[in-house]
Amino acid sequence: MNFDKYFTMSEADAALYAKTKLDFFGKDEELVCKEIGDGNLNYIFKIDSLSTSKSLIIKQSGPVARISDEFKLSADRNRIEYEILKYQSTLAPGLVPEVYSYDPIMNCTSMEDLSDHVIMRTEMINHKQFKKFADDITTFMVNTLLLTSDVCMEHKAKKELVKNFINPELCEISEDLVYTEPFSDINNRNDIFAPNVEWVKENIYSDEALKLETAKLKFDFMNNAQALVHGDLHTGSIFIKEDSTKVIDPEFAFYGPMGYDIGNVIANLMFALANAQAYEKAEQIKWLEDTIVEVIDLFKEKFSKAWDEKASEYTAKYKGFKEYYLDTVLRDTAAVAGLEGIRRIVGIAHVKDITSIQDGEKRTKAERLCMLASKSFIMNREELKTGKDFLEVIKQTTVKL
Ligand code: SR1
Ligand code: MG
Repeated sequence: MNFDKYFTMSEADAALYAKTKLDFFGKDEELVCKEIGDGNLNYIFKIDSLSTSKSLIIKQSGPVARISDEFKLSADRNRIEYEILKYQSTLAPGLVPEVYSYDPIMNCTSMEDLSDHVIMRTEMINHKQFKKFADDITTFMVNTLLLTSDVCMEHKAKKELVKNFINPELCEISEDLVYTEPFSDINNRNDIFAPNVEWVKENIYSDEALKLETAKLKFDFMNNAQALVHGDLHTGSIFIKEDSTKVIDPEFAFYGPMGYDIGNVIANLMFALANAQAYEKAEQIKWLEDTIVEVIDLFKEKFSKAWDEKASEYTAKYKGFKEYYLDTVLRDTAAVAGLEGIRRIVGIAHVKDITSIQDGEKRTKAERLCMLASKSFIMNREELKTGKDFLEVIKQTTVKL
């Protein structure tokens, strides 16, 4: 087997691939391989040497999504992921995994094994707290977003990146699953928890004012090539441990609105908060509330400082422009927090923070909290300027339920 023609690998194939195609393990080392992926799209092989402590990850893209073969996907997403991880490691050192190789025939990437970290969503469900998270994720977002925008980049170089990271098929997934289907079930594949089916019809599908806003936001997503966004920055795309945060899985990356990433982080903290409320975990609730406030406020602070130090565009230095620009980023953040907050409840791709709530009534309530707060994020997006403003949306919705 030469791996000179694409096929989807088994565990044994991936071990052989690691041994024969990668310059990582010794030729005589005995390897074990386990497929550990639980995401919606790809296959993740963890390969361990039995004789040394060396290990690595091979991520292979298949021709269709794991979650459903309705999604036929270009394997180019693997190149995008490899190239952006390399690039992000220069912008935000230490905050992404190291990538070792990319193979355009087998459509796979090999990278650092982060098994000493845990997926953040899992830890949120276990009600664990991470003191460094807000600091790390805001550094990651400011560095990868502001520094790839026209504020800081030479404009022709930025346009080269726009070209290189054009990602039509994965963008189409987000256009459909985030911006369209949660509000109009046109593909008849929304999956709603039974006690909320009627509620969603009345409060989401029938809300014409909300739907109008989602159309405006969809066009912004498709047309605002503002920064090189991660494109799927939920807590399942973050590996974490006490002293380290690593952002993984940037295969949805493209040039889009900065708020797409920040809003995803906020919505996924809201899901964790809804879970902590359902299980009445007071300490966890407090930490998540503080973290939502901190993510917004630290982002603003670091963004403003980085702008002063690194803005190269002449007109960006005009008085008042930075404040205007940051306001638009916060507006987009609120909108996306709302879109993500609804689509993970109503759409096809759910989050375990909510689906793992065992008590049916509590889950129903948690879902309504997320959907109502999300509506408010979308409809009142122009007014939300501080971390406290964002948290208040959730708190006030909680009180009303
Ligand atoms: C068909 S993919 C469904 C979802 O999984 C990914 O993680 C993205 O969030 C996408 O929307
Ligand atoms: Mg993913």
